[in-house]
Formats: sequence, C-alpha cells, structure tokens
Amino acid sequence: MKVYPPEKIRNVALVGHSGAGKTTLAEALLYRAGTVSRLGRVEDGNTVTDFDPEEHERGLSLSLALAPFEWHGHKINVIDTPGSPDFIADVYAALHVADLAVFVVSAVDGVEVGTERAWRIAEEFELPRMVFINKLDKEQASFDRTLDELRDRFGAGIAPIELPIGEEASFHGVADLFTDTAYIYDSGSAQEAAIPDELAEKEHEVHDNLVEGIVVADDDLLERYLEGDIPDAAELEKTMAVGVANATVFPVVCGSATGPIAVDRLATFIVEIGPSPLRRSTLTVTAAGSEVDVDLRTDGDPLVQVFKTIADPYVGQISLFRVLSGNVKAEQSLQNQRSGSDERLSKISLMVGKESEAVDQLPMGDLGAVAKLTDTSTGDTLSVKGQPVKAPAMEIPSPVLATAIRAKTQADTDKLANALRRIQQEDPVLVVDRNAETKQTLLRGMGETHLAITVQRLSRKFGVEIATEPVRVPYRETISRKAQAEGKYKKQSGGHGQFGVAQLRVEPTQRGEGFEFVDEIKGGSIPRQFIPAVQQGIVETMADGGVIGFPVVDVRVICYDGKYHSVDSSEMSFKMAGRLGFKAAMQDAGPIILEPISKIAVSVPSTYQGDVMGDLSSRRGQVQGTEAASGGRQVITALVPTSEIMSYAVDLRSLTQGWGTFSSEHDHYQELPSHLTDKVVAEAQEDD
Ligand SMILES: Nc1nc2c(ncn2[C@@H]2O[C@H](COP(=O)(O)OP(=O)(O)OP(=O)(O)O)[C@@H](O)[C@H]2O)c(=O)[nH]1
Ligand SMILES: [Mg+2]
Repeated sequence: MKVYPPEKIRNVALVGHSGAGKTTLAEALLYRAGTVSRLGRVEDGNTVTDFDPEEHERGLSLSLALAPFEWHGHKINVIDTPGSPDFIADVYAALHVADLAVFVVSAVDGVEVGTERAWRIAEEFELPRMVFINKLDKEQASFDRTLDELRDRFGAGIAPIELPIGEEASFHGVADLFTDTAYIYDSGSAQEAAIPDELAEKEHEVHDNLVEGIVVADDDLLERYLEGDIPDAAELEKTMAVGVANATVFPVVCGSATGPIAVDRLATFIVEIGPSPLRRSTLTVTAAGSEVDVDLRTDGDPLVQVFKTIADPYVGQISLFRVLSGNVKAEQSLQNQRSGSDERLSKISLMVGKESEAVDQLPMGDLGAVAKLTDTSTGDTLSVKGQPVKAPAMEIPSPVLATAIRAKTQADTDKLANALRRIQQEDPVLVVDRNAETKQTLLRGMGETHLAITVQRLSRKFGVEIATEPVRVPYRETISRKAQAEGKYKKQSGGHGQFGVAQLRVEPTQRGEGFEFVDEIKGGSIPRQFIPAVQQGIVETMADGGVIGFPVVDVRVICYDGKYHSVDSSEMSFKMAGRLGFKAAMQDAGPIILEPISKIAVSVPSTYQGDVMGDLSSRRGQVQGTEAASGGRQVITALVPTSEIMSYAVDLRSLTQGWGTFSSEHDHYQELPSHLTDKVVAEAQEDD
C-alpha cells in the first residue's frame, strides 16, 4: 500500500453492540476495496479482523484489529472493535486514536447497551460520529424504528443522509439524500437510478429536512437558502462535514454488510464528510509535569503513541501506534517517555488483521505497528531524545470481577510470573494481586468471558496451565469478651530444654482499633529480653488465624505474669508461650467472625432502580442513597457484605440487561450475623 499524506487519511473506529456486524462490515469494506479477494464470514472463522483462535471459537471479536484499505485516492484505517462489555478497554483505545467513530447498529435490534456505552465514550472524547444502520436485509429489520431510537437516545444531531430501498428480503439499494439518486445493488455492485416512485415522496420530505438541517448551521447558506438558492450536493456535504468534525451532526447511512449492499457508499461518505487527522492541530501533552499545547506537524520529529500491544507467540510483542506528529521512519530510534528506554523501530509496518506489511515511513496521523520494543506498553509515548513530552493518557477501565488462580504444575509455576507480565502488557485492564490473608493470587478483569479468555491465552500463547478457584472472602476474627489464660511451653527431656510461661489477659478493642500489647510484668517474672518474644508469638498467631482460622484483629493482650527457667528459657520458649496462651485465651473470649463490608456505587438507567435496590437488600445490603446522573441514570450507593457481591459484575449485567455498571471498594469490617457462622466455618474448613 502506498503512503498517503495526512489529509488523505481517515482513521475510523467501528463500534457498537456485540453482534451488530462490525467485523462483517470491516470484511465487506476490504472486499469492496479489493484488499481481500473473497468475503470472509464470522461463522466460518475466516475474517481478516477476527484472527484469534478464541475469537473463532466464540464467533465474536475479543480485541481491536486494523483493516486499512485504499478508497478514492484516500487511505481508510478501519479499527474493528469488540462489542462485548468485557473488552471495552479496546473500545477506549480505538476511540482514543480514531478521528471518526462509525456506530454499527442492527436494524433488527436497534440501539442496544453496547451502542449507548460506546456513544458515551465518544461523547466524552468529543469525537466525530456517524451511524451505519446494518442488517437491513434481515427479517424484522426496520430503518424508521431504528432512526427513531437513535434520535431518542442521541438527539437532534442524528441526520439521515440515505434511505433504504426495500427492507428485509426486498432490501436492494439506497437513496442518496444529497443527490436524490438511487443506488440499486445487484450481486454487490451498484447501478445509479432515479428514486423509485414508492419512495419519492418520503425521499423528498427527508431530503428537505436534511437541507434545512444543514443550512441552519451556516449563515451564508441560510441567507441564500431563504432567497430560494438551494445549495448543491457538494456544498451540502461540505457544510455537513463541518458539523461532523465539530461532533454536532451525526450522519446516518445504511446497508447490509453480508450483502454486501451500500458499504461502498459508507466508504465514500467517510472520505467526503469524515475528518482527517488534521482535524487536530494541537495536542495537550505533559512536559516536565505540566500540561502544554504542542502543535501537531506533518513534518519534523515524530511523536508516537502506542494504543495497543499484542503478545504474539511467534513474533513476540507487537505495538500498534498512531503517529501524532511528524514522520516516523524505519530504523529510527526514539525514547520511551515513561520507561526512558531507547527504542529502535527496526521495522515498521501496516497491520491488516494479523498480517503485517513493511513500510519505510509513516506520516502524521497514520496508524502503524512495530515489533520487539524493549520496554514499551500500551499508552506510552515515544519521541526523539530531548523532547520529553507525554501524550494524553489512555483511559483504562477498572476491573470488576476477580478469580483466584493457581498454576497446575511446578513447571507452570516457574513460567507464571513472566506469562502474567506479558499478558498484562497486552491487556492493561488485567490486574494481578496477591491476597496475603487468603493466600490467593487474584486475577481481576471485566467479566467471566474476559477471565476465561485470559486463562485460555495463558495456555495457548505462553504454555502456562492454570486452574481457577472461587475467591475467598477475607474474613477476620476477633473476641467479644474478656478472658485470660496461661501459655506454658515446657520441654525438659535432657540436654538444653525449653521453658516459658506467660499469663495473658485478652480483651476486645473498638472495631478497627487494631492490636495492642500491654506489658504488665512486675518483678521480672518474665525477663525483659523475653517479653518481645511473647508479643511476637501472639502477633504470629493472630496472623496465622484464630480459633476458626481467620486473621485476628482488634484485640488487646495484657501480659501480666509468667515464669522462667534460668537455663531453659529462651526467646523461642516465650514465643511459644505467647502463642499457646493467646490461643487458649481466645477460646474463652467468645470468638466471633468479622465480615468485610464493601461500599458500592451502582449506576443504572432509572427504570432499573427499583430492581437493583431490591436486589441489594436481598444481599443484606443497606442502601445509603440515590443520586440522579447524566443520561437518565441513577447512582445507588450502598454498604453490602463483600461475600454477597463476589460475582456482582455478572449478576448486575443480567439484572439490568447489561445497562448497569458499578464500582466497589472495601469500607469496614462488622460482625457476621450468627445464622451465617456455621456456613462460613464449614467453607473455611473446606479450603484448608
Ligand atoms: N443478515 C445479516 N447478517 C449480518 C449482517 N452483518 C452481520 N451479520 C451477521 O451478524 C453476526 C454478527 O456479526 P459480527 O460481524 O461478528 O458482529 P460484531 O459487531 O463484530 O460482533 P462483536 O465482535 O461481538 O462485537 C454474524 O453472524 C454475521 O454474519 C447483515 O448485514 N445482514
Ligand atoms: Mg466483531
């Protein structure tokens, strides 16, 4: 593929609900452009952008992929994105580097949660948007119903510039509202024709609405229009392009990706009314800790940002990047502004799905790939030495679901740390942490599919087999009343013996007050140097677990007496005396279990508010309050036992058909209701 100047480039992210047809549309565009000679199908696992075995297995996209093609003297970089909520991070990444978001909406299912979620992100990024109403060939398809839903959700900026000719089985073309021309498709290629009679009236009405909608955005045009001088198609398109670039007008086109019908027209509109990378002339970067605006230049030193990292089992690490400013050349060395490492771009290439095509250079605005960078991750900025600027950080959603992982064999254990590091480079949402209390390694992600795919990829890409287990709730223990006991450690069977006695009183402290050791030894009943050992023994026992086995908290221990032996006493014997005394005292001090309570904030469309609040109460939750939020949503805050929300991400998704999102954080510990004690004790014993 030849190198195109920035004004001839279009970076387009295909976004929308899972199954709306994004991958199929990317395939149809490549096919229409002649980049591929046959039209792959998602069901057959032979599309360009769904190239991962896991994607074939599940028939959906799991990560973003590039599909560049040439069209009418331009280069269109299509970024196919996953619609599944578990892989939303790649939608953020694609919208971070795109100049136009094309929303693929099924004419059968209409606006869905995936459409709305992506729209909110594009809105936040103030990104130009347009809509492709897809699947018009399908039964139950309705252009009008879908258009109404789009207007209802996304407002008056929604502007149809095409109408379908026929629907469902009779769908066979589109009417262009700029030129009042019909395009009739027969086995893929279009014939221009007059608007069919049955559509003429509607077409004229919508055409007039479109013209009026456009001229009001331009005073000169409006004045002329009011004098009866109707702008021509080119002028209308030019004015609309301004509204598109300002993210105030959202053109709607339509077709069928499987036909394919009218996908060529989408490509043409992207070229004619879609913005180029030159829409951004400056960028707010971070330099020396403060934010500065830098001019983006088509020439001069390159400024590059990595927006996706792929861990390829054969090639190694592949970094996809956007050239934010300047030109980047093969063999060039740039500096990573996060890690400081010098990165040699030995070979730069274009990615078409999983295939790469080497190029000598890439201009400002283009998207490319480079392999084997040494210390560069997603979001990093590369620039020439002496220009320490960082491009705006990429938004990485926080994980909402965890699973515990365990390597299956010793060999797997040896490889696990490195494999986790590499898979996190590829997937920055993933978080791995170790819970010292429950002694589990936790893998956190966006949902069940995300975690399952990660386990599969660890096996396929890095040859590490891991087992998953339910996450243990980090219960704790404390005492509910005072008690006292003696800890006596005595081993005197010839040779150097062991002897230590500690008298301990235990009493509960306030919730969250923690541990306190009080030394009330008088008259040297325990020699000074051994008292810390008593404390050490107690502290270790508390960490190892009390009567039930959970870490002990909020206890005051008073060491008020003891006995020692001039020869046999040692730190060891008094440590043991501390351990034994504390264990015995706990038994008599009414040990209770404390459960963690999380603070949760659930954001849902108000229609689901009642269900969600009812559900939270059924999880022993206490709703703290509700607050109205943008987009007709409500945010419900509540305190809920952590044990009740271990798989809340999954439950909330089904309770709200995917519209609900939440965040949670640990808040405090409180006594576990007694009717749950037996169950928790039984589970703890099972885990041992
Ligand atoms: N009838 C019909 N089916 C279509 C059309 N476009 C896509 N499909 C089918 O819809 C299903 C989903 O298509 P995909 O392209 O995988 O959808 P997607 O948006 O990429 O889905 P995710 O990757 O999960 O986000 C597949 O079975 C396609 O064959 C269309 O225009 N008409
Ligand atoms: Mg897909």
